[in-house]
Amino acid sequence: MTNEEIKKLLQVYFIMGSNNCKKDPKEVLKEAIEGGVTVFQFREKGEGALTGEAKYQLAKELQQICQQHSVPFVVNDDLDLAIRLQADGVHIGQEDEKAHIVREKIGKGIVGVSVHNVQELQQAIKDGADYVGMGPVFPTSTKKDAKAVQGTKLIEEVRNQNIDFPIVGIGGITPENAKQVVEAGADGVSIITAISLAASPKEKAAQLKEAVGK
Ligand code: 3NM
Repeated sequence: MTNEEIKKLLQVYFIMGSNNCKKDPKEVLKEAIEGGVTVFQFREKGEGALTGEAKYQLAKELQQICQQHSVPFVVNDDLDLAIRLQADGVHIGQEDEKAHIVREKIGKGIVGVSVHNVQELQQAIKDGADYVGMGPVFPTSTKKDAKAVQGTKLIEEVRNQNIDFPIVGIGGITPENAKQVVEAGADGVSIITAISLAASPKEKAAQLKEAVGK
């Protein structure tokens, strides 16, 4: 995919696992897609997360929902699961499998990497990543081991250096603050709880789409 195609996909990037939901994750995902999410990441991590066959089954069901709506399905961290499902992509952190190995194993699929400084960004680009996630932009309690909140500083720094690479902001993003992230130079926003715990995931996703305004 080209940078421009990836940037379009990143607009409203919904991430979720079963422990991020109070209702059936399948319903949450369906509603979020109705509201306009542009890509979905299955992130089954943390307290109470499913493992083994149960994790696989949920991933498969969520992938089918994505396929029915032509929304790309990305797997967080678990390369074996991504390969087994023939997922559209894999997202990794700095502590996970190296990006160039993921790239080799999944071929043309989308590879995303979480980065926290310009050096990690440059490495991700070199390793063949398609986009990077930068965060936490705002305070979040969803990721227990998240780094210090950095606002939009790093996103601005990268754009000031004229690095034209697809960037998505993450951490504490809501319809109220999403515009700030895009104005700083991000191509889109990644969101977990603002959508997964919303009374209406559809409405929240639509508000985020509107706020991103692309
Ligand atoms: N990664 P919410 S912050 C998964 O900073 C994740 O890299 C982060 O959840 C990072 O939208 C985060 O509920 C959690 O704040 C985002």
